[in-house]
Amino acid sequence: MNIHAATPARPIPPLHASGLTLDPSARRQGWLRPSDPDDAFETLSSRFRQDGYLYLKGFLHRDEVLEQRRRALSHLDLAGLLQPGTDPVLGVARQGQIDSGAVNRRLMEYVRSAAYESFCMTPRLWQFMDRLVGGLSYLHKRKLLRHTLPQQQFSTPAHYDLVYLRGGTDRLITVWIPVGDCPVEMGGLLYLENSHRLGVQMEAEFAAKSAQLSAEERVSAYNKHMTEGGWISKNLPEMAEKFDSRWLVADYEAGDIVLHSPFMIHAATLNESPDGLIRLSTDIRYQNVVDEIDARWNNHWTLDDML
Ligand SMILES: O=C(O)CCC(=O)C(=O)O
Repeated sequence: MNIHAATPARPIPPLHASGLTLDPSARRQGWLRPSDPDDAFETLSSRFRQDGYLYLKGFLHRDEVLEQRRRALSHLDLAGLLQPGTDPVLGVARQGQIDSGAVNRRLMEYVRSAAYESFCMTPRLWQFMDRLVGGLSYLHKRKLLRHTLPQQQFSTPAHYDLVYLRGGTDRLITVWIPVGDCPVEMGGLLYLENSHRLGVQMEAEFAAKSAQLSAEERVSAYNKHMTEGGWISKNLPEMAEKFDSRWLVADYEAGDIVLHSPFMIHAATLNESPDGLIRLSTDIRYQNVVDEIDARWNNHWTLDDML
């Protein structure tokens, strides 16, 4: 794979999150560095440790990812998610009112399906994770599948994952998988460059402040020292400025995956698909089975599980 050809030549389009426009200057925005999954494992693992993320182009079979998109969206469409008469694999959102309660009930069914579970445990993925965690890898049962509608006004604010997973090891690896093509306009994940070092510092500060809290409160993302939702901030332009960093984005394609450290700060932007397409993605977490597992993640995801 010619990985240099995988870095888009086009300018990054205007991006929006929480009512704000991201600073388009090259000092504050850039493309994620793509990696070739066929590169030597040592090169990939050292890049992951160094950058806090690893963006693997074409890691999964495109056809299998698109098949997963078709299955998942067809199931959600039992509750009327899609524009009637369109091919489910496209993911054209229904124009007009969508019954989000009914769609979410279908979503909670789908994340329990063998079709989805086996996708998250694609052999190439768990075998790669075994090598990266240095032993037998364990996939957390709580796995999130997100369908972001083009008309939706909420996008994931800036955070690092350990905030929600403090009850076990910090030797975690998140895998974010776009289930379908996700050009930057569709609001895929973006990373604050080099922020995994910042996340380590922030977590040490939170731990020091929380030392007097009960064990249950200490691991909570919602304890009194955290902001609402456990987010670091909803103001993405201000964060890039404050930490003198850049938000790194990508034109994700079906088959790509990104791995990130539990300390790496990331967020999403609004889905501004000009074609009204749904951004479907899953985020799942692996660790070494010998490390402590956060028991709160031992159940399937439910929308009110407060994690
Ligand atoms: O997909 C999103 O909007 C957020 C995903 C996320 O925060 C993660 O993968 O850790």
